[in-house]
Amino acid sequence: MQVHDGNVTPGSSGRLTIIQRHLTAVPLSGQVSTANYPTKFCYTLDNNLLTTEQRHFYEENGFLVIKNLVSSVDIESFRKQFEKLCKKEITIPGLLIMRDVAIAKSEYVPDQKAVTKIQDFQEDPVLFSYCSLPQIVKYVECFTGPNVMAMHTMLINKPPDAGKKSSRHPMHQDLHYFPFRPADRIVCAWTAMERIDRTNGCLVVVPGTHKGVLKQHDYPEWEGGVNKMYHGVRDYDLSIPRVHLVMEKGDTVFFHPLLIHGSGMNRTAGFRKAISCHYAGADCNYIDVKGTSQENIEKEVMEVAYMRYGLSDLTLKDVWMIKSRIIKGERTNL
Ligand SMILES: O=C(O)CCC(=O)C(=O)O
Repeated sequence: MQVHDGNVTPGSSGRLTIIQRHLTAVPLSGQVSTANYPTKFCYTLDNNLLTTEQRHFYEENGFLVIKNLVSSVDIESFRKQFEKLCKKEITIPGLLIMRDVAIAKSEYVPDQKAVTKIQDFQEDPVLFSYCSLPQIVKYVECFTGPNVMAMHTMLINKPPDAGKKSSRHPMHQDLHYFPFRPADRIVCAWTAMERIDRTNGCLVVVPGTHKGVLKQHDYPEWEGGVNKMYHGVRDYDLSIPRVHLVMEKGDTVFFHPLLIHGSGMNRTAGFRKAISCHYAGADCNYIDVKGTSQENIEKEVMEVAYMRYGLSDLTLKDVWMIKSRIIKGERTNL
């Protein structure tokens, strides 16, 4: 056991045991003992949805898996729409299609083969319907509060690895990409569109790292190259215990933007798919990232924005204001 600020919390090995139990029990986290947890909540808001155990679990670990939250019917419609977009049967304004560094160089075919992810689908009514699914939004409100903004959307399509390990996603904190705060009012919902385990590259998380600070991120020095904007935590310590999140189709994990996470290589022949949205409370504020560790990502984002919109006087805040959408409540600051 460790004692922090007068509160007793389980030590790291005890916590890993609790997490494993959380991941195998149904309902997830229902079996977690609350006996030794702190009583002050920082990362979750008072609400009538999360059980006390679920709140404690998120407070301690920075993530929470909810089983079977999105239906197969919805997932199939996202899959079909994704395929149409890859084949260019439809085009959507603002959509960003990102290609795998190893596959894109060797072959270009207009299908999902080289696509690692599509981003910014706020103008696509089919894919964007994910962000306003009531069963997702009701959990989101437990972290953001009642004024809910959809800030960043992605459908991740991890291709079979081309032999260069470029299908991996380096360990990172999503807050590195976001010029708004406070971090505790931001949450990601990430839904598995099929069973995702270690063979096809599941999410890997470092429990408890949401309690830390935003770290310096850079491109990792990987031999086989690394995909554009896949920054990783500099000097990532491989000895810290990690948890692999094995999830079934429709399972959804909600996680804090400071949680260190990434995903492994896809060793199968299939394209591993997940859909996600980062939400923030509309009462959050934009920050200026000049002079901070986020300057490097700001530079890349602004280069892409210039190519897309052709406007040289856009700011990072403008880019985020253009692509974000109100989901529920009132659009106040963001
Ligand atoms: O789905 C994955 O492989 C990880 C995605 C991720 O962490 C991200 O895009 O920030």
